[in-house]
Amino acid sequence: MKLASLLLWTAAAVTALPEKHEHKPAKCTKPEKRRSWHNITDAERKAYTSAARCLLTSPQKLNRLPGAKTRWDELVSLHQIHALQIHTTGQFLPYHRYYLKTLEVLLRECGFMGVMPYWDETRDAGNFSASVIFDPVTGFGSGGDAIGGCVPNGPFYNLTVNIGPGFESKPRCVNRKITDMFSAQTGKTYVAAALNHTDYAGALDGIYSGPHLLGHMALAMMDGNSITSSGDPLFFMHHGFVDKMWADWQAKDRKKRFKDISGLNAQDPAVGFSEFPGGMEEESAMWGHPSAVILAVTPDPQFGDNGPNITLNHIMSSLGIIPNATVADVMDTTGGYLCYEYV
Ligand SMILES: [Cu+2]
Repeated sequence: MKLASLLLWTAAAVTALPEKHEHKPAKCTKPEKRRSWHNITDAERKAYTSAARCLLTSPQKLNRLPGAKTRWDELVSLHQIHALQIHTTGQFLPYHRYYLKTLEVLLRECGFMGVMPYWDETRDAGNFSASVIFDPVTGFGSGGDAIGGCVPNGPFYNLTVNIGPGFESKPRCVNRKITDMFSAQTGKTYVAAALNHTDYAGALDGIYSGPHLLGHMALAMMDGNSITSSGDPLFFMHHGFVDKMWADWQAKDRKKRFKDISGLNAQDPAVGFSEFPGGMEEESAMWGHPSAVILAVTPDPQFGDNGPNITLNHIMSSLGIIPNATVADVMDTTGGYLCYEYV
């Protein structure tokens, strides 16, 4: 790195975020096994949802994230603040991997000792509503009966999320609406098609526009709101599935794909979210604009990159929930910073 760019990088690091990026030389010799919700015991299921419930009912800690009242709100706020940097951009897969890590650390605060589960949606494709994951006693509870319809039972019944919709901060119930027809496209043939690419750009689009998007449409979590759908704890089961797709794709050519990253580090104003017509300005009709207080804590999307394209040096922030990490840190789920694999 040239001295000038090093100085620039340092200046950006100091002004954008006080916390430094820490390099952890840890080695991953025994990766944790992330298993599908189908394959864990009822006790393991309850330990997970109880810890998530605990976060939804614990007070916020950072006094920094706009609108956050609970610890869970802080996690949702992170997604809200980063929304226009981490969807329809190259950051999508690494940031959501780091976001899952952030949740894992928060769950530990609430006493969760287990391994993070995920949802192998291929097993329920086309018939989400019958999945064991919606069990009111051992799972996440059922779907509501309309968009915005509160979950009628389960561990998240009668709980409030204060971040969203869009860039607002209004108290709402945990809600989702299941549509089986959309869920068909999380099936094996669709996953295989999404991963049938040799470069990151292709796989990224295949995953994002394919099973990722259709899964979101099938679940319509938090009114199906793209900015704050992580208010429903189920979001992270879906995104574990998304993360697994990326990990499976990477495993097919580890040498090359652990280094393959590309795309923008913030949305192209002319495109916005690729799944909606019009650019960012038209789409803001759906969720408003980030407020001044949100903008004041929003990291520079070029943090570590020194340009509009994402690089392995890109620095991802959770605004102080966990230390920053680079994209390079999260490329390999068994690389040391992370230490897990999907089974
Ligand atoms: Cu997201």
